[in-house]
Amino acid sequence: MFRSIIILITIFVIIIAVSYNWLYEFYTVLGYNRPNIKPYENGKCRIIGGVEACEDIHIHHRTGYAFMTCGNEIKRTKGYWPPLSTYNSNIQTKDTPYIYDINNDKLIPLVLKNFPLEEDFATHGLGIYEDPENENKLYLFFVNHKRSGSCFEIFEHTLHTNELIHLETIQHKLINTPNDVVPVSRHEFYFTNDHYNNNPTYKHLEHILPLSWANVVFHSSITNETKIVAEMRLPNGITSNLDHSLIYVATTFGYVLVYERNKYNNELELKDKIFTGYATDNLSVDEETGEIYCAIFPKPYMVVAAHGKELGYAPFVPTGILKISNNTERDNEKYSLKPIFEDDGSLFQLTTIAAVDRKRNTLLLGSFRSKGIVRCNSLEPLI
Ligand SMILES: *[C@@H]1O[C@H](CO)[C@@H](O)[C@H](O)[C@H]1NC(C)=O
Ligand SMILES: *[C@@H]1O[C@H](CO)[C@@H](O)[C@H](O)[C@H]1NC(C)=O
Ligand SMILES: CC(=O)N[C@H]1CO[C@H](CO)[C@@H](O)[C@@H]1O
Repeated sequence: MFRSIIILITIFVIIIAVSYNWLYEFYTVLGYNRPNIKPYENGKCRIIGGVEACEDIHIHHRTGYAFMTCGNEIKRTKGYWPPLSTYNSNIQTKDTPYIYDINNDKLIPLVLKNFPLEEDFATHGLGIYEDPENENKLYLFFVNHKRSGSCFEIFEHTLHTNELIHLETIQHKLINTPNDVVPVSRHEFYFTNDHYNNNPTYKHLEHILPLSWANVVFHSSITNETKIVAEMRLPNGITSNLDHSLIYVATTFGYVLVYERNKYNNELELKDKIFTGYATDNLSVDEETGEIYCAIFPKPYMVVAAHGKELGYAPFVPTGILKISNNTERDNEKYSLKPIFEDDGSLFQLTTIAAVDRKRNTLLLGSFRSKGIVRCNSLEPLI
Protein backbone atom coordinates (compact mmCIF):
# COMPACT_ATOMS: atom_id res chain seq x y z
CA MET A 1 0.00 0.00 0.00
CA PHE A 2 2.70 2.46 1.14
CA ARG A 3 4.79 1.58 -1.88
CA SER A 4 1.97 2.19 -4.31
CA ILE A 5 1.33 5.61 -2.76
CA ILE A 6 5.01 6.50 -3.24
CA ILE A 7 4.80 5.35 -6.85
CA LEU A 8 1.64 7.42 -7.41
CA ILE A 9 3.23 10.52 -5.86
CA THR A 10 6.32 10.04 -8.00
CA ILE A 11 4.23 9.77 -11.13
CA PHE A 12 2.32 12.85 -10.07
CA VAL A 13 5.49 14.89 -9.47
CA ILE A 14 6.87 13.89 -12.87
CA ILE A 15 3.61 14.93 -14.51
CA ILE A 16 3.72 18.30 -12.77
CA ALA A 17 7.33 18.78 -13.82
CA VAL A 18 6.68 18.07 -17.48
CA SER A 19 3.28 19.57 -17.79
CA TYR A 20 2.72 22.88 -16.09
CA ASN A 21 0.10 23.70 -18.69
CA TRP A 22 -1.90 20.64 -17.85
CA LEU A 23 -1.83 21.54 -14.18
CA TYR A 24 -2.99 25.07 -14.88
CA GLU A 25 -5.87 23.77 -16.99
CA PHE A 26 -6.79 21.20 -14.36
CA TYR A 27 -6.91 23.92 -11.70
CA THR A 28 -8.91 26.31 -13.88
CA VAL A 29 -11.50 23.69 -14.74
CA LEU A 30 -11.96 22.68 -11.10
CA GLY A 31 -13.27 26.22 -10.53
CA TYR A 32 -12.02 26.87 -6.98
CA ASN A 33 -11.08 30.38 -8.05
CA ARG A 34 -14.36 31.16 -9.73
CA PRO A 35 -16.69 33.55 -7.88
CA ASN A 36 -19.70 31.89 -6.28
CA ILE A 37 -22.59 31.28 -8.64
CA LYS A 38 -25.80 33.14 -7.74
CA PRO A 39 -29.33 31.74 -8.04
CA TYR A 40 -30.85 32.37 -11.46
CA GLU A 41 -33.45 35.11 -11.13
CA ASN A 42 -34.10 36.63 -14.50
CA GLY A 43 -37.55 35.10 -14.91
CA LYS A 44 -37.00 33.84 -18.44
CA CYS A 45 -36.60 30.20 -17.46
CA ARG A 46 -39.00 27.84 -15.71
CA ILE A 47 -39.19 24.15 -14.79
CA ILE A 48 -41.33 21.79 -16.85
CA GLY A 49 -42.28 18.94 -14.51
CA GLY A 50 -43.40 15.39 -15.21
CA VAL A 51 -40.08 13.87 -16.29
CA GLU A 52 -36.73 13.35 -14.60
CA ALA A 53 -33.11 12.58 -15.36
CA CYS A 54 -33.42 13.80 -18.96
CA GLU A 55 -29.81 13.55 -19.94
CA ASP A 56 -29.97 14.35 -23.63
CA ILE A 57 -32.33 16.50 -25.74
CA HIS A 58 -32.47 16.95 -29.52
CA ILE A 59 -34.86 19.38 -31.14
CA HIS A 60 -36.49 18.70 -34.49
CA HIS A 61 -36.68 22.28 -35.70
CA ARG A 62 -39.42 22.05 -38.31
CA THR A 63 -42.00 20.67 -35.85
CA GLY A 64 -40.65 22.01 -32.54
CA TYR A 65 -40.56 18.52 -31.07
CA ALA A 66 -37.75 17.96 -28.58
CA PHE A 67 -36.74 14.29 -28.31
CA MET A 68 -35.45 13.42 -24.87
CA THR A 69 -33.80 10.45 -23.16
CA CYS A 70 -35.25 10.49 -19.65
CA GLY A 71 -34.72 8.09 -16.79
CA ASN A 72 -35.23 7.74 -13.11
CA GLU A 73 -32.86 9.32 -10.67
CA ILE A 74 -33.04 6.46 -8.15
CA LYS A 75 -32.20 3.89 -10.83
CA ARG A 76 -29.39 6.07 -12.13
CA THR A 77 -27.80 6.33 -8.69
CA LYS A 78 -28.74 2.96 -7.17
CA GLY A 79 -29.27 0.60 -10.09
CA TYR A 80 -27.06 -0.48 -12.97
CA TRP A 81 -25.60 2.67 -14.45
CA PRO A 82 -21.96 2.36 -15.58
CA PRO A 83 -21.51 6.11 -16.30
CA LEU A 84 -21.90 6.78 -12.56
CA SER A 85 -20.06 3.57 -11.65
CA THR A 86 -23.12 1.94 -10.05
CA TYR A 87 -23.37 -1.73 -10.95
CA ASN A 88 -26.32 -3.13 -9.01
CA SER A 89 -27.58 -5.68 -11.49
CA ASN A 90 -30.62 -6.66 -9.39
CA ILE A 91 -32.46 -3.62 -10.67
CA GLN A 92 -33.75 -3.53 -14.23
CA THR A 93 -34.00 -0.19 -16.02
CA LYS A 94 -36.70 0.44 -18.62
CA ASP A 95 -36.54 4.09 -19.59
CA THR A 96 -39.27 5.95 -21.42
CA PRO A 97 -38.10 8.47 -24.02
CA TYR A 98 -40.26 11.58 -24.37
CA ILE A 99 -41.15 14.26 -26.85
CA TYR A 100 -41.58 17.73 -25.40
CA ASP A 101 -43.78 19.66 -27.83
CA ILE A 102 -42.44 23.24 -27.60
CA ASN A 103 -45.39 24.81 -29.43
CA ASN A 104 -48.05 23.28 -27.17
CA ASP A 105 -45.99 22.94 -23.97
CA LYS A 106 -46.86 19.25 -23.76
CA LEU A 107 -44.98 16.04 -22.87
CA ILE A 108 -45.58 12.96 -25.00
CA PRO A 109 -44.23 9.61 -23.75
CA LEU A 110 -42.95 7.38 -26.56
CA VAL A 111 -43.95 3.73 -26.81
CA LEU A 112 -41.31 1.20 -27.88
CA LYS A 113 -42.55 -1.21 -30.57
CA ASN A 114 -40.82 -4.38 -31.68
CA PHE A 115 -38.42 -4.10 -28.71
CA PRO A 116 -37.92 -7.30 -26.65
CA LEU A 117 -40.02 -7.05 -23.46
CA GLU A 118 -37.34 -8.59 -21.25
CA GLU A 119 -34.55 -6.34 -22.54
CA ASP A 120 -33.06 -3.46 -20.52
CA PHE A 121 -33.37 0.06 -21.85
CA ALA A 122 -31.01 2.32 -19.89
CA THR A 123 -30.57 5.35 -22.10
CA HIS A 124 -27.79 7.94 -22.18
CA GLY A 125 -26.80 9.86 -25.34
CA LEU A 126 -29.18 10.28 -28.26
CA GLY A 127 -28.62 11.14 -31.91
CA ILE A 128 -31.18 11.80 -34.63
CA TYR A 129 -30.93 11.35 -38.38
CA GLU A 130 -33.64 12.72 -40.67
CA ASP A 131 -34.50 10.60 -43.68
CA PRO A 132 -33.53 12.74 -46.72
CA GLU A 133 -36.25 11.05 -48.82
CA ASN A 134 -39.14 11.26 -46.37
CA GLU A 135 -39.35 14.39 -44.25
CA ASN A 136 -41.67 12.73 -41.74
CA LYS A 137 -39.32 9.90 -40.95
CA LEU A 138 -36.58 10.07 -38.33
CA TYR A 139 -34.04 7.54 -37.12
CA LEU A 140 -33.17 7.70 -33.43
CA PHE A 141 -29.88 6.28 -32.16
CA PHE A 142 -29.76 5.57 -28.40
CA VAL A 143 -26.90 4.50 -26.18
CA ASN A 144 -28.28 1.60 -24.11
CA HIS A 145 -26.35 0.56 -20.99
CA LYS A 146 -27.71 -2.99 -20.80
CA ARG A 147 -26.57 -5.16 -17.92
CA SER A 148 -25.17 -7.58 -20.52
CA GLY A 149 -23.06 -4.80 -22.10
CA SER A 150 -23.51 -1.34 -23.56
CA CYS A 151 -24.77 -1.08 -27.14
CA PHE A 152 -26.66 1.12 -29.59
CA GLU A 153 -30.37 0.75 -30.34
CA ILE A 154 -31.73 2.21 -33.57
CA PHE A 155 -35.41 3.09 -33.89
CA GLU A 156 -37.59 4.54 -36.60
CA HIS A 157 -40.07 7.27 -35.76
CA THR A 158 -42.79 8.83 -37.91
CA LEU A 159 -43.48 12.42 -36.88
CA HIS A 160 -46.81 13.09 -35.14
CA THR A 161 -47.01 9.51 -33.83
CA ASN A 162 -46.01 8.37 -30.34
CA GLU A 163 -44.15 5.25 -31.47
CA LEU A 164 -40.54 4.21 -31.74
CA ILE A 165 -40.16 1.12 -33.91
CA HIS A 166 -37.03 -0.85 -33.08
CA LEU A 167 -34.86 -1.67 -36.09
CA GLU A 168 -31.58 -3.02 -34.77
CA THR A 169 -29.13 -3.42 -31.90
CA ILE A 170 -25.45 -2.78 -32.55
CA GLN A 171 -22.83 -4.38 -30.32
CA HIS A 172 -19.09 -4.37 -30.79
CA LYS A 173 -16.02 -4.65 -28.60
CA LEU A 174 -15.17 -1.00 -29.37
CA ILE A 175 -18.54 -0.02 -27.86
CA ASN A 176 -17.03 0.04 -24.42
CA THR A 177 -18.08 3.09 -22.37
CA PRO A 178 -20.36 4.82 -24.88
CA ASN A 179 -21.60 8.23 -23.91
CA ASP A 180 -23.02 10.11 -26.88
CA VAL A 181 -23.68 9.50 -30.56
CA VAL A 182 -24.01 11.51 -33.77
CA PRO A 183 -25.40 9.74 -36.84
CA VAL A 184 -24.20 10.94 -40.25
CA SER A 185 -26.47 8.63 -42.28
CA ARG A 186 -29.08 5.96 -41.65
CA HIS A 187 -26.33 3.32 -41.27
CA GLU A 188 -23.31 5.30 -40.05
CA PHE A 189 -22.51 7.07 -36.82
CA TYR A 190 -19.75 8.40 -34.59
CA PHE A 191 -19.77 7.96 -30.83
CA THR A 192 -17.65 8.78 -27.79
CA ASN A 193 -16.29 6.25 -25.30
CA ASP A 194 -15.89 8.49 -22.26
CA HIS A 195 -13.22 6.27 -20.69
CA TYR A 196 -10.79 3.65 -21.89
CA ASN A 197 -11.36 1.45 -18.85
CA ASN A 198 -14.59 0.00 -17.58
CA ASN A 199 -13.23 -0.72 -14.13
CA PRO A 200 -14.10 2.03 -11.56
CA THR A 201 -10.58 2.21 -10.07
CA TYR A 202 -8.91 2.64 -13.44
CA LYS A 203 -11.63 5.10 -14.42
CA HIS A 204 -10.55 7.28 -11.48
CA LEU A 205 -6.93 7.08 -12.62
CA GLU A 206 -8.05 8.36 -16.02
CA HIS A 207 -9.63 11.33 -14.25
CA ILE A 208 -6.28 12.50 -12.88
CA LEU A 209 -3.74 11.39 -15.49
CA PRO A 210 -3.20 13.57 -18.56
CA LEU A 211 -3.45 10.67 -21.02
CA SER A 212 -5.48 10.57 -24.22
CA TRP A 213 -6.83 7.10 -23.65
CA ALA A 214 -10.49 7.47 -24.51
CA ASN A 215 -11.77 7.80 -28.04
CA VAL A 216 -14.24 8.56 -30.77
CA VAL A 217 -15.30 5.55 -32.83
CA PHE A 218 -16.90 5.44 -36.27
CA HIS A 219 -19.32 2.65 -37.13
CA SER A 220 -20.79 1.78 -40.52
CA SER A 221 -23.37 -0.96 -41.00
CA ILE A 222 -22.86 -0.59 -44.77
CA THR A 223 -19.24 -1.74 -44.78
CA ASN A 224 -19.54 -3.38 -41.36
CA GLU A 225 -16.57 -1.39 -40.19
CA THR A 226 -16.01 -0.11 -36.65
CA LYS A 227 -12.83 1.89 -36.06
CA ILE A 228 -11.24 4.37 -33.69
CA VAL A 229 -10.93 7.72 -35.48
CA ALA A 230 -9.67 9.98 -32.69
CA GLU A 231 -8.22 9.65 -29.21
CA MET A 232 -8.51 12.15 -26.40
CA ARG A 233 -8.91 12.54 -22.69
CA LEU A 234 -12.42 12.02 -21.20
CA PRO A 235 -14.70 12.95 -24.10
CA ASN A 236 -18.38 13.58 -23.38
CA GLY A 237 -20.91 14.94 -25.82
CA ILE A 238 -20.45 14.65 -29.58
CA THR A 239 -22.36 16.47 -32.28
CA SER A 240 -21.91 17.82 -35.79
CA ASN A 241 -22.73 20.83 -37.91
CA LEU A 242 -25.69 20.61 -40.31
CA ASP A 243 -23.97 18.93 -43.27
CA HIS A 244 -21.89 16.61 -41.02
CA SER A 245 -18.60 18.01 -42.35
CA LEU A 246 -17.48 19.05 -38.84
CA ILE A 247 -17.66 16.88 -35.74
CA TYR A 248 -17.55 18.56 -32.31
CA VAL A 249 -16.46 16.74 -29.18
CA ALA A 250 -16.63 18.14 -25.63
CA THR A 251 -14.24 16.89 -22.97
CA THR A 252 -14.73 16.81 -19.22
CA PHE A 253 -11.52 18.75 -18.66
CA GLY A 254 -12.41 21.85 -20.53
CA TYR A 255 -12.03 21.42 -24.29
CA VAL A 256 -14.30 21.56 -27.29
CA LEU A 257 -12.48 19.78 -30.09
CA VAL A 258 -13.39 20.60 -33.69
CA TYR A 259 -12.70 17.85 -36.24
CA GLU A 260 -12.99 17.95 -39.99
CA ARG A 261 -14.60 14.80 -41.33
CA ASN A 262 -13.30 13.17 -44.48
CA LYS A 263 -16.52 12.01 -46.07
CA TYR A 264 -14.78 9.38 -48.23
CA ASN A 265 -13.06 7.40 -45.50
CA ASN A 266 -14.75 8.94 -42.43
CA GLU A 267 -11.42 9.74 -40.77
CA LEU A 268 -11.32 12.82 -38.55
CA GLU A 269 -8.71 15.54 -38.59
CA LEU A 270 -8.33 17.87 -35.60
CA LYS A 271 -8.86 21.46 -36.75
CA ASP A 272 -9.33 23.45 -33.55
CA LYS A 273 -8.96 22.95 -29.82
CA ILE A 274 -11.06 25.46 -27.90
CA PHE A 275 -10.20 25.69 -24.20
CA THR A 276 -13.39 26.70 -22.40
CA GLY A 277 -11.97 26.69 -18.88
CA TYR A 278 -15.00 24.73 -17.73
CA ALA A 279 -15.84 21.07 -17.26
CA THR A 280 -17.81 20.77 -20.48
CA ASP A 281 -20.60 18.37 -21.13
CA ASN A 282 -22.96 17.86 -23.99
CA LEU A 283 -23.12 20.18 -26.97
CA SER A 284 -25.89 21.59 -29.12
CA VAL A 285 -25.39 23.55 -32.36
CA ASP A 286 -27.62 26.42 -33.44
CA GLU A 287 -29.05 25.33 -36.77
CA GLU A 288 -28.95 28.86 -38.19
CA THR A 289 -25.79 30.50 -36.83
CA GLY A 290 -23.61 27.45 -36.17
CA GLU A 291 -22.93 28.67 -32.62
CA ILE A 292 -22.18 25.98 -30.05
CA TYR A 293 -24.05 25.77 -26.73
CA CYS A 294 -22.18 23.85 -24.05
CA ALA A 295 -23.55 22.57 -20.77
CA ILE A 296 -20.89 23.37 -18.15
CA PHE A 297 -20.14 22.59 -14.52
CA PRO A 298 -18.73 25.84 -13.06
CA LYS A 299 -17.78 24.06 -9.80
CA PRO A 300 -17.12 20.43 -10.71
CA TYR A 301 -15.71 19.61 -7.26
CA MET A 302 -19.29 20.08 -6.01
CA VAL A 303 -20.38 17.27 -8.34
CA VAL A 304 -18.07 15.01 -6.39
CA ALA A 305 -19.63 16.20 -3.11
CA ALA A 306 -23.12 15.34 -4.41
CA HIS A 307 -22.11 12.02 -5.93
CA GLY A 308 -24.07 9.05 -4.61
CA LYS A 309 -26.40 11.21 -2.50
CA GLU A 310 -30.10 11.42 -3.22
CA LEU A 311 -31.45 14.72 -4.48
CA GLY A 312 -32.82 16.73 -1.59
CA TYR A 313 -30.00 15.40 0.62
CA ALA A 314 -27.11 16.38 -1.60
CA PRO A 315 -25.59 19.88 -1.65
CA PHE A 316 -26.71 22.13 -4.52
CA VAL A 317 -24.40 21.90 -7.52
CA PRO A 318 -24.04 25.08 -9.63
CA THR A 319 -24.78 24.74 -13.30
CA GLY A 320 -24.39 26.80 -16.46
CA ILE A 321 -24.39 27.20 -20.21
CA LEU A 322 -21.53 28.61 -22.27
CA LYS A 323 -21.99 29.84 -25.84
CA ILE A 324 -19.14 29.61 -28.35
CA SER A 325 -19.41 31.98 -31.32
CA ASN A 326 -17.10 33.09 -34.11
CA ASN A 327 -15.19 36.10 -32.78
CA THR A 328 -16.10 39.32 -34.59
CA GLU A 329 -13.76 41.56 -32.55
CA ARG A 330 -10.48 42.65 -34.10
CA ASP A 331 -8.18 40.58 -31.96
CA ASN A 332 -6.44 37.29 -32.44
CA GLU A 333 -9.00 35.06 -30.85
CA LYS A 334 -10.90 32.91 -33.31
CA TYR A 335 -13.85 32.25 -31.03
CA SER A 336 -15.63 34.19 -28.34
CA LEU A 337 -16.93 32.42 -25.25
CA LYS A 338 -19.78 33.73 -23.14
CA PRO A 339 -21.75 32.29 -20.21
CA ILE A 340 -25.47 32.77 -21.02
CA PHE A 341 -27.02 30.97 -18.07
CA GLU A 342 -25.88 30.37 -14.50
CA ASP A 343 -27.63 29.02 -11.46
CA ASP A 344 -26.37 27.97 -8.03
CA GLY A 345 -28.45 24.80 -8.25
CA SER A 346 -31.60 26.13 -6.61
CA LEU A 347 -33.54 26.24 -9.91
CA PHE A 348 -31.77 23.39 -11.68
CA GLN A 349 -28.73 21.24 -11.11
CA LEU A 350 -26.15 19.45 -13.19
CA THR A 351 -27.24 20.57 -16.63
CA THR A 352 -25.96 18.04 -19.14
CA ILE A 353 -27.48 19.49 -22.29
CA ALA A 354 -28.71 22.89 -23.50
CA ALA A 355 -30.68 22.32 -26.71
CA VAL A 356 -31.27 25.43 -28.79
CA ASP A 357 -34.21 26.28 -31.06
CA ARG A 358 -33.67 29.69 -32.66
CA LYS A 359 -36.94 29.52 -34.58
CA ARG A 360 -38.93 29.57 -31.32
CA ASN A 361 -36.33 31.52 -29.33
CA THR A 362 -36.21 28.64 -26.88
CA LEU A 363 -33.54 26.84 -24.89
CA LEU A 364 -34.25 23.52 -23.19
CA LEU A 365 -31.99 22.28 -20.39
CA GLY A 366 -31.76 18.64 -19.38
CA SER A 367 -29.91 17.05 -16.48
CA PHE A 368 -28.92 13.49 -15.68
CA ARG A 369 -30.20 13.90 -12.11
CA SER A 370 -32.70 16.74 -11.70
CA LYS A 371 -36.48 16.53 -11.79
CA GLY A 372 -38.06 18.09 -14.86
CA ILE A 373 -36.38 20.06 -17.60
CA VAL A 374 -35.91 23.82 -17.87
CA ARG A 375 -37.49 25.90 -20.62
CA CYS A 376 -36.05 29.36 -21.30
CA ASN A 377 -37.95 31.72 -23.58
CA SER A 378 -34.74 33.42 -24.58
CA LEU A 379 -31.46 32.36 -26.14
CA GLU A 380 -29.58 34.71 -23.78
CA PRO A 381 -31.44 34.10 -20.51
CA LEU A 382 -28.93 36.06 -18.39
CA ILE A 383 -29.59 39.34 -20.23
C1 LIG B 1 -19.74 -7.44 -38.83
O1 LIG B 1 -18.65 -7.37 -37.92
C2 LIG B 1 -18.90 -7.96 -36.67
C3 LIG B 1 -17.74 -7.67 -35.73
O2 LIG B 1 -16.52 -7.56 -36.39
C4 LIG B 1 -19.14 -9.45 -36.86
O3 LIG B 1 -19.42 -10.05 -35.63
C5 LIG B 1 -20.34 -9.63 -37.81
O4 LIG B 1 -20.53 -10.99 -38.07
C6 LIG B 1 -20.11 -8.89 -39.12
N1 LIG B 1 -21.34 -8.92 -39.92
C7 LIG B 1 -21.34 -9.04 -41.24
C8 LIG B 1 -22.67 -9.00 -41.91
O5 LIG B 1 -20.32 -9.17 -41.89
C1 LIG C 1 -18.44 30.29 -37.76
O1 LIG C 1 -18.78 30.68 -39.07
C2 LIG C 1 -18.81 29.63 -40.03
C3 LIG C 1 -19.07 30.23 -41.40
O2 LIG C 1 -20.22 31.02 -41.37
C4 LIG C 1 -19.86 28.61 -39.61
O3 LIG C 1 -19.91 27.54 -40.53
C5 LIG C 1 -19.53 28.08 -38.23
O4 LIG C 1 -20.52 27.17 -37.81
C6 LIG C 1 -19.40 29.25 -37.24
N1 LIG C 1 -18.94 28.70 -35.96
C7 LIG C 1 -19.39 29.11 -34.78
C8 LIG C 1 -18.81 28.47 -33.58
O5 LIG C 1 -20.24 30.00 -34.63
C1 LIG D 1 -25.18 12.38 -24.29
C2 LIG D 1 -24.93 12.77 -22.89
O1 LIG D 1 -25.84 12.99 -22.18
N1 LIG D 1 -23.64 12.88 -22.55
C3 LIG D 1 -23.11 13.31 -21.29
C4 LIG D 1 -23.92 14.36 -20.70
O2 LIG D 1 -23.50 14.62 -19.41
C5 LIG D 1 -23.44 13.55 -18.45
C6 LIG D 1 -23.01 14.04 -17.10
O3 LIG D 1 -21.65 14.33 -17.07
C7 LIG D 1 -22.51 12.54 -18.90
O4 LIG D 1 -22.52 11.41 -18.03
C8 LIG D 1 -22.88 12.19 -20.27
O5 LIG D 1 -21.73 11.64 -20.41
